[in-house]
Amino acid sequence: MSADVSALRTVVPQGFEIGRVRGDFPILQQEVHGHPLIYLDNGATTQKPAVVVETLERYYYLDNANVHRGVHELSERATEAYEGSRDKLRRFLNARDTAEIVFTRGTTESINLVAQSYGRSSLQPGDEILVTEMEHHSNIVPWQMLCEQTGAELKVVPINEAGELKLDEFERLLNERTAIVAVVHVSNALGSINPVKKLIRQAHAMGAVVLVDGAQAVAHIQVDVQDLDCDFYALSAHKVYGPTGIGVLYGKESLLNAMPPYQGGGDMIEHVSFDKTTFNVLPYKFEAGTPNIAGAIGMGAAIDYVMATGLGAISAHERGILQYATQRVAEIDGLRIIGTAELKCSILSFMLDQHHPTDVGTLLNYHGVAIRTGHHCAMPVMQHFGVPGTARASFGMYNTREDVDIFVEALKKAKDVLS
Ligand code: C6P
Repeated sequence: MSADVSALRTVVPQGFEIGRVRGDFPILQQEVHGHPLIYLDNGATTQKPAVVVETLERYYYLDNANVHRGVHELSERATEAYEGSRDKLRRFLNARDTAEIVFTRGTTESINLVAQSYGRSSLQPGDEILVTEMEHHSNIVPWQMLCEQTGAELKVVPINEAGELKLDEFERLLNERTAIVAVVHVSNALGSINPVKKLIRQAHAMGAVVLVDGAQAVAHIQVDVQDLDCDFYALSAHKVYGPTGIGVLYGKESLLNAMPPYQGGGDMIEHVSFDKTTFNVLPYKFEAGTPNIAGAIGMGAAIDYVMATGLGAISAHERGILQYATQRVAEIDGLRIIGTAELKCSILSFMLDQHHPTDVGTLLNYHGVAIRTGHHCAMPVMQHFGVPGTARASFGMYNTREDVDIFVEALKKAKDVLS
C-alpha cells in the first residue's frame, strides 16, 4: 500500500461535536463569491464527510473488482465490503435480515421497483392506491403509471394549511379496496413529519400494504422498520451523507419473496436455459447486472459516520437550528413560511413577498448562501398553497446558528434589492 493511500481515513470519529463535524466536511471550507459557503441545500443532497470520499478512493485504489463473481482476492474483498454495507444498512434501519435490504439507485428506483413488481403483479381494476397531497413526484408518478397499467385508481389524502395530513380524510379514504398506501415520512417541500406508524397500523387493519418514502427522514430521525411495521421503506444514500446513484429498498422478506423480479440480467438468476430460467434468492433477485459497488461501500461508510455521530444528537442539534431559523426569519416583513406543521424537521420553505423564489435564491448565492428554489418536485404542494414555488433552506448536521444569521442577513439584503 502506498503512503498516500494508507493516509486515507478509515476511522470514524465518535460523538457529536459541531466543530469536529464541520471539520469532517472539507467542502464546507470554501468561499463562494468572496463569502464563506453557507450550504443550506441538504434536502437536495448532503455533503460527504472525508471518510466517505476516502472510502470510495480507497476502494478504487485497492479493492476494485466485480462482486459475487470472482474467486480472486480483489473480488473477495469487494464482495465482502459490498455485503458488509448491506449489513450496515440492515442495522441502520433495524431490519430483521440482510435479505430485506435491496440496493437500488435510490428512492426513485425503490418506489418504481415496488410499483412495477409488487403492484403490477397484484393489482386489479377497482383496487385503489392511496397517496398524499404532499408527495414528491417520485411517489406519485410511478403509481399513476401503475394505475394506467392495471386499471387501479389513485386516491389522494389532502393536507391542511399548516401542511399536515388531514388524518380524518386518510381514515375516510382508506377502505377495503385500498391495496397500497404510499406515504412520505418527511415532506421535502414542507418539512412536515407524518405519523407513519399510526397510518401503517390503520392501513394494515384494512389489508393494505404500506410503502414509506424515507428520502428526507433517514438523515434526521431514527428509523426502525420493525417498529414502524412498514412493508416497504425507500431511501437515497446521497441525502444521508453518502454517494449519489445508490440507495435502498427495504421490504419485508415474505413480500419480496413473493414478488417477481423487476429487471432481468446477470446476478439475479439461479439458472438460465432457453426453456426455463429460475431466479436467485433475496436480495439478489432484485439486483440485476453489475451494481454500484463503490456507491454501496460509500453508503456503508456514510451510515457508519452517521451512527457514530449519533442520530439522537444530530436530531437535537438540527431541531435547535430549525427553531432558531424559524424565529429569525420572523423578523423579515413579508416572509411567509410554507409548511408550519407542529411536527417538522430540518426544512424551512418560504415566499419572500411576491418575489419569485428563483430571484431570491440567485441573490442569496451572491452572498455564498446555497438554497434550493422552485417546486421541489412537489407541484401539488405548490398548487395547494397557490405559489409558483418556494425558496427552501434545508439543514444538515453541520449547519450552525452562524449559518442561519448569515442566511437571514442575506435575505434582508435580497429583499431590499428586490423591493
Ligand atoms: N428530493 C429535493 O431537493 P432521489 O432523486 O431518488 O434520490 O430522491 C427522490 C425523492 C423522493 N422523495 C422525497 C421526499 C424526496 O425529497 C426526493 C428527492 C430532492 O427535495 C430532489 S427533487
